[in-house]
Amino acid sequence: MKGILGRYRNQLPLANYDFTLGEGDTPLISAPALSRATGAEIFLKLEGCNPTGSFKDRGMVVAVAKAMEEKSGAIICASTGNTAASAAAYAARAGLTCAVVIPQGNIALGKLAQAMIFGARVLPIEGNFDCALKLVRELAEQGNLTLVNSVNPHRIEGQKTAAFEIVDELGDAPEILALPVGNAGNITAYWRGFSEYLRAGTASRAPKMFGFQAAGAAPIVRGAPIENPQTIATAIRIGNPASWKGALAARAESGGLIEAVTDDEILAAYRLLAEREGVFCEPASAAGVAGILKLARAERLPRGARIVCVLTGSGLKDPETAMRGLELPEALPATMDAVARALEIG
Ligand code: AN7
Repeated sequence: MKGILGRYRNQLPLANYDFTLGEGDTPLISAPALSRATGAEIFLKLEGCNPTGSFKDRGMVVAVAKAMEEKSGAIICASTGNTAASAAAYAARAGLTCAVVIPQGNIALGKLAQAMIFGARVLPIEGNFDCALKLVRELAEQGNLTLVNSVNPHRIEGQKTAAFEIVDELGDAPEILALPVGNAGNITAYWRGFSEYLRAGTASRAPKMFGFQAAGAAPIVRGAPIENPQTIATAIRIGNPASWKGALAARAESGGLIEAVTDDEILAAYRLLAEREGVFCEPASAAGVAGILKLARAERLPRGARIVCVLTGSGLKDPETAMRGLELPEALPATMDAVARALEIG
């Protein structure tokens, strides 16, 4: 296991390729229940299997390796949670100081626990992600701080390796790639990866990029920033994406689309993935699947199309949302009888 730096060294501009927490090489699995429900051939890319439980690790390993090369004193980011968790882990590994600025009260518990246990300076602010990003961008211009949000070009370089893996595994690009869109770094990165493989002749085609935003946080769909974005999918609660232009280019050049899905549609897809596919992702990650289900219902999906849905983060990040609406029964006496009766056996 060499990590993405070792595996894709020809496509990544670095001096040292030994730095890794074991990111990348994530499973691509078939999704039989979803394929039946949509009439398409659906695969799931399980990015929750990365070391800190999200796709952010692919970009962070490159950004932090570069920060070390450049003798940076510290790294800083704004985050809805996963970037913070990833930055904190790679900084710990590298022996760098890490500061993360987060929107108070809108971070899933698991992500907060990660950032804190890895020893980052965690600074909640009375403002949303967009405020936090503006703040850290200004701070990074002043001090000897490396900004590791996806406005750092090394983040996008690392994240494009997920597209390489999909083509390497399927033998060619799928017809459609579906994924959630928040700050829009990931859709930009996937499009770069697929485009590079097409140009190199490694793939014979590039997929249509299908991005999905939460309806209450859908600035790209609306065509204007959103002052006060709202969604249960806190990872993509973003009103003014930094890589807006990258998302528009990915959509236009691939002949794709960027649309909105409601919180109810996101939660329905989140539960379907768990109950029917045995895959537990975080709510934001289900937005891509929610979008594909919606397009299938509207008969806007080509029949039999090969589609990869990117599940960007692990469900364990956000146990509170998972437990919402679920009820754990009262404890029973520790007897066969009581348990059998509760299960209505015999
Ligand atoms: C699980 O951690 O922006 O469109 O600060 O955590 O590349 O932003 C997270 C974003 C999708 C959206 N799925 O990706 C952050 C942050 C999950 C995420 C996205 C995020 P981008």
